[in-house]
Amino acid sequence: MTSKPRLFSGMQPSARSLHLGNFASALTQWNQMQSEYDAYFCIVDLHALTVPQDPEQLRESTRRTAAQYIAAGIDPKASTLFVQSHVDAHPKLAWILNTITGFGEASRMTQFKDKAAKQGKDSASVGLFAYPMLMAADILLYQTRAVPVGDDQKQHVELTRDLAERFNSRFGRTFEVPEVMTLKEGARIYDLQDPASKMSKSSTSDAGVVWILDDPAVTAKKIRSAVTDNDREIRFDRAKKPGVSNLLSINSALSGKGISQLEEEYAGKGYGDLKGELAELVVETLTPIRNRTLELLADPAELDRVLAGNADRASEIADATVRDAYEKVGLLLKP
Ligand code: ATP
Ligand code: LTN
Repeated sequence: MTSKPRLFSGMQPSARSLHLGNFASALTQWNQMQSEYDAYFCIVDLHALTVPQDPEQLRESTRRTAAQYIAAGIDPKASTLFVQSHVDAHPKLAWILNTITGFGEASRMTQFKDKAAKQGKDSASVGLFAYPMLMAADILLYQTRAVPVGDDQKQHVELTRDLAERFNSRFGRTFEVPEVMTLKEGARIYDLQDPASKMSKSSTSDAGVVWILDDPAVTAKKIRSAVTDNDREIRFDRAKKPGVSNLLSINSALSGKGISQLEEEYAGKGYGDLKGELAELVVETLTPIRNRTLELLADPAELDRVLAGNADRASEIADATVRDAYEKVGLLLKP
């Protein structure tokens, strides 16, 4: 078997398409990590249920998310790409972790506070409260060493480390204590219409979000209509020129060129050039991924077969960890 260090990450199937931010930061970096790590990439559908979902749309979004991972370069033979609800061990270990998490500790999670505030405190579900312990289970089931996530998820990985250490010291060594691996900040992409907010699957307005599965003509139009500012200088300044800076970041993420090189190339040129060339670059990058995704989705039975095979592989490791944890806490094991 492999002796590469293990890596785990995931995304919620919370929209019908992934967006340019997911692609430019998470998917691109996951791709690069596949060869150095024994990587597990999960579509965390149980997490998606922590906020209201339309059942048919959730099922469809789960397949679409899987297809986009593969189309963007995640190789389901080299990495284990699977759907969380296909592996029963996840909610099982999450329950055990719930029993060793303090109510106060879980109440301090900022994502819970933000999402609960958005929904109104009384309509937020107990599932939303338990979200971080399910995420900890995801990670700990696989004896994961590295967890690549954006800044907003760091606190959850810290909690995961605390729970692993607590369990290990109470019941004996059971879990590897994972490390956060912060995704490169440079790759953060903002909304094209509201460059103060990050581009997000749950954005309420569509015009500022570049969806991987958008029609190329729609994508080009969104980029050409991106908000900029009234002066005409193309330079990176997040505070004073968020719109232009965002366009430079997107260009840099996709072309691999540094920001200062781009500033030099665009010296003396106008916003029209910046947007027109970026529209071409984005369309050129996303079109093959979109086409491949649509091809994969045209054969859902084959996609489901690949996902099932990967889930079986994941279950072998995850089931062994749950059995160990069950035994350590004193549950009577079924022979
Ligand atoms: P939601 O709105 O449902 O929270 P999201 O668009 O914020 O979704 P997540 O599912 O939370 O996306 O994140 C998936 C991955 O994509 C994470 O690793 C996250 O860091 C990355 N990501 C999300 N949005 C951006 C962005 N705007 N720029 C760069 N990376 C992003
Ligand atoms: N909460 C994460 C998704 C997620 C995850 C995980 C990431 C669920 N389980 C385990 C890393 C490891 C998010 O919203 N991006």
